[in-house]
Amino acid sequence: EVHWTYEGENGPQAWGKLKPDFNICAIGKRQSPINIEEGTTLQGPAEPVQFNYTPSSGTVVNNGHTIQVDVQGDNNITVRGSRYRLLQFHFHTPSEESVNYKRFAMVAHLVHKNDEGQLAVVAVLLDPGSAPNPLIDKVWTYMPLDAGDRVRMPRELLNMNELLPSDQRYYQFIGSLTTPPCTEGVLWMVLKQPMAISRNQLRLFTQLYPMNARPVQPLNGRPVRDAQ
Ligand code: BO1
Ligand code: ZN
Repeated sequence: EVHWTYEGENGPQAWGKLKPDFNICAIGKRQSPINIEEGTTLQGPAEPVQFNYTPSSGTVVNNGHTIQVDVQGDNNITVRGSRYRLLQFHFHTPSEESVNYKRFAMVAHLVHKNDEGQLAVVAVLLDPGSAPNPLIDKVWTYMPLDAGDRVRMPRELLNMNELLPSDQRYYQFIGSLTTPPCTEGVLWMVLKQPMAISRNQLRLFTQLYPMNARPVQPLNGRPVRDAQ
């Protein structure tokens, strides 16, 4: 079986040819990630996201592409009149989405799904400084070092609010999964305010995954909304 990667012959340029199911990676017109240019965004109307996150348990998975946490418990967001439940979150280094062509050191993608099966991903940009993030500390404690391994977190240690910045203004656009099969129609929300992580937290991840970001994709005329 062929396996997609971030570098080499099965890297992003080849994804669309690895399997018929991955064709959209090559021919899709609404692919992610994108660069967000601050001067060119659509202003308003306000479309606030309401976060309803409660302490939960989770399973930390090393899936060979990233560290992912499958979340148990009731965590949901409401946006555009629809409720989406949090299924999992995971990380990329450097950040896949860029703002004015600047990539951040890391990003967390919080993946939600509504009853119609549509996905909404909230991206939280992560910036290394001196202060560790408490949620990432708990996740890294249980991080499996070998691809394919998973570790169940004891108790309800996950408080997703610890990953959210106080300023919840964001950029909104329609895009895709950033990994094969690159399925389109994903509602993307990129929070503008980055969260701090420590340099050590960043290093613990990059030791496993030094580069797991897809290059930015053409906008093809898609509007990016400054969603307040
Ligand atoms: S990402 O946030 O664009 N990097 C991304 C990439 C792949 C997935 C999700 C987000 N994969 C999807 C699977 C679905 C699954 C969903 C939630 O993740 O294709 O089958 O339901 O785990
Ligand atoms: Zn992702």
